[in-house]
Amino acid sequence: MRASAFYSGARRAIGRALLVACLTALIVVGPLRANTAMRAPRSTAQPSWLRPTGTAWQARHAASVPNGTYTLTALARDAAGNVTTSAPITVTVMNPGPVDTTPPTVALTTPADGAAVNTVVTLSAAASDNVGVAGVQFRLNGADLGPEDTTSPYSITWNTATIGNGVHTLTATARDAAGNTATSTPRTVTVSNLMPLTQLVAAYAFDEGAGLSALDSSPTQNRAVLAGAGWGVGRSGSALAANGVGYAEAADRSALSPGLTATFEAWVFLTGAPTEPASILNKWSQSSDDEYLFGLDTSRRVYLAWQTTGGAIWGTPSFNDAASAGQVPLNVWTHVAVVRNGPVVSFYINGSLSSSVTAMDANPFRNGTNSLRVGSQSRGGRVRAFPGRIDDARLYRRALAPAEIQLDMNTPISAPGSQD
Ligand SMILES: [Ca+2]
Ligand SMILES: [Ca+2]
Ligand SMILES: [Ca+2]
Repeated sequence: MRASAFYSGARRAIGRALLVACLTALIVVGPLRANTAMRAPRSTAQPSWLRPTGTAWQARHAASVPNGTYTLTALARDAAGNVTTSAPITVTVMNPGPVDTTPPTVALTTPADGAAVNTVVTLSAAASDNVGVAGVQFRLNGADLGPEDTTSPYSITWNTATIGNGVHTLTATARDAAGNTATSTPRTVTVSNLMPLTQLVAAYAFDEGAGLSALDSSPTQNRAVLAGAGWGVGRSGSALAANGVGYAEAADRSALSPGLTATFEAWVFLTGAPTEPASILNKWSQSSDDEYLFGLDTSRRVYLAWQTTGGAIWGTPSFNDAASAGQVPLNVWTHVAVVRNGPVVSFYINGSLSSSVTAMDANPFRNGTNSLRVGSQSRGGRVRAFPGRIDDARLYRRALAPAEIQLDMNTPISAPGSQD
C-alpha cells in the first residue's frame, strides 16, 4: 500500500487525529493523539508494536523486525470512548543487512593427494563459512565435474573412466550466499583404469607340457613348434625349457611387427648368466631383416634390440639396443616387460618400472620376414639361447599401462582352442 493511501485511510479512521506518515525504507508515523494507537497485525506477533496509549510507530520498530511484509492498522478513540479501527495497510520492511565479505574455507578430503584411482571414486570436501556455505563445485583439470553440491556433506562420485589414464588435477570451490568463493588447494591423482587387453598378437602359455606344439592364445593363433627345447615346471602350469639349447618357432605374421607402440612380456626362470643376449622373443637374423630381440643381456638386465623403418645401420637410433637399470636374479621366477611408446622404451621387472630411456626414433618397427622364435635366435651365426625356462610370453601392438602389466603378471594365459 502506498503512503498516500495509508495516509487517507488512517485519516478516515481517526477523524481529526493528527497523522504524519512518512515512508522511506522504514515507516514513521506520528505523532498521534494520546488516545490513538497503531498496532501491528496479531499474526506477526510483535507485542512491542502495540501502543495502547502510544504516540508513534517509530522507525526503530521497523528496524527491530525481520525483513518482510507486515499489515498496519490505526485505532482512534474519542472522549466518549468510541473506537474506530482503520483499514489495514501493508508495508514491506527492507532493511539492508550487514554485507558478508568473508569467503568460505574449503579443502578436499578425498581422494588423497597423489592417489592412484580407477573405476568410480568419491570426491569429498570440507567447507565452512562465517554465514553459511551455499554450495561446493568440484572441478577436474579446471572444468566443472558434475553439478554443484548445495548440501553438506559435500561430495560427488566420479567415474574415472571418463578421462584418459594419467595424472589429473582436482579442486573444490565453495560459495556463500553473498557470492564469495574460495578454491581448495589442488590435489593430483593418477588415473589408471585397466583397458581391455586388446591388440594382443602373441600369447604362449606353454601349458602343453608334452609334444612339439605350443599354441598361441592370442587372436593371431600362430602355433609354435619346439626345436631342441623341452618342457619344464612353469610359473603357471608348464613352461618352455629352452635351457640354452632350443626354442619354439612360429611363422612370421604382419601382426608381429608392432608399429609405434609395443609391449613385450614374459615370466622367466634364469638358471645361469647369459654369455650373450639371451632371447625371449626374437625376430633377429644379424642382417637388414632384423626386427627385434627381447631378452636379457649378459648383465642379466632386461634388454631390447630393435630396428625401425628409419634406417638399417647398427648404432643409429633406428637400429639400436637398450637395457634396464635393474637385474633379473638367478633361479627365481621373475616377470619382465619392455614397453615401447614412440621414442620411449621402458623396462619393468616384476611389474615395477626399472628404468626408462628415450632411445627410439619415431618410426615403426621394421616388418621383416624372420619367423618368431621364443627362447633362442639360432640364425645369422648367433644362437643367443635362453639359459632357463620361459612362461606366459606375450606381445602387444600397444603400450600397456603399469597396472595392465601387473594384471598380466597375475593372470596366466588361458589355454587356447585347437589350432592347425
Ligand atoms: Ca561468507
Ligand atoms: Ca605356463
Ligand atoms: Ca613380417
